[in-house]
Amino acid sequence: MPFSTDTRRFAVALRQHALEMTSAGGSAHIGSVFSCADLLAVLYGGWLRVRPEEPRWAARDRFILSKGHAGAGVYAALALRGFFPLAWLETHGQDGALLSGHVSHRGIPGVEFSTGSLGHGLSVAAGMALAATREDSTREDASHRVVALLSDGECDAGATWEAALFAAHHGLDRLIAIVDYNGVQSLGRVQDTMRLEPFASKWESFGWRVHDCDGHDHDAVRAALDAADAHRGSPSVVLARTVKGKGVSFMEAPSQQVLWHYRTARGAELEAARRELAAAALALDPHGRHPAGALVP
Ligand SMILES: Cc1ncc(C[n+]2csc(CCOP(=O)(O)OP(=O)(O)O)c2C)c(N)n1
Repeated sequence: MPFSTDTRRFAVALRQHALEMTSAGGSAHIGSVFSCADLLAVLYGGWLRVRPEEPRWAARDRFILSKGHAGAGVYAALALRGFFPLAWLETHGQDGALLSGHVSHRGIPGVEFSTGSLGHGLSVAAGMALAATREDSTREDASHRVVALLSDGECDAGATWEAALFAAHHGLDRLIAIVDYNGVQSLGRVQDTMRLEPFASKWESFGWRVHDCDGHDHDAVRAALDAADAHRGSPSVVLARTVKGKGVSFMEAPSQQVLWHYRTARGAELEAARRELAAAALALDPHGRHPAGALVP
């Protein structure tokens, strides 16, 4: 039976773990993780075809976190999905730990590729998608999808557009890029740093099919991914409209989004964030049958 879970509970649990991980490790990027938490919850809550008990299963979908600084979110998603024990998350950002702030595949089941230097993930994903087209079509692993999650900031990088040209040239319709389009970078807004609009037209002119959605509406994200998956003949991009810091009110507030790129929640801020996420978890599960981390397949 395919794995399925309530992805909204998955997303809240992911945010709760990521908050604890970044706070304990004194690391940054909690706003970046919260921005894509719903996307990761839809992907790892059921959309991706993966086998936690067999991480290198040949037919698995490949996922590349191109915005590697949101690694805490992917680690939490993988642990919640059962790739490794939740207890590993407590080592995040500690001296000598395998779970580093930028996502690493070294020793971590389920991570395909280490990232952190922005602008490279789409090239790697395109290469994987091209390789998939060259596999013997009768083989079980010939049908897998390749999904790359990019930030809007890394669409400033020239290599992203070289990969976009390459993928369209080769008609890589197993490739799906998702852009976490929150409009904010590390030190300022996208529109002030390097304007992307008209963003959809740019992708279309590069030969991509564009799917636009609210990146916090799980049904909309799932529908966009399904449409991208069904499309043949060219790669697809999902422009997921998101809010940096989504899920904790004082991180979401427009004036503070930039602040929570680098800030670590501590003291009263940490307590307030915990309270908000606990309330969100309770609202989804009023009888407390499913504490964070106890996701039922
Ligand atoms: C090549 C490269 N240059 C600079 C950085 C430093 N850096 C980390 S995150 C970031 C930008 C964050 O904004 P965005 O890429 O839009 O990500 P998000 O808002 O989703 O966190 C930058 C410049 C980097 N990781 N890689």
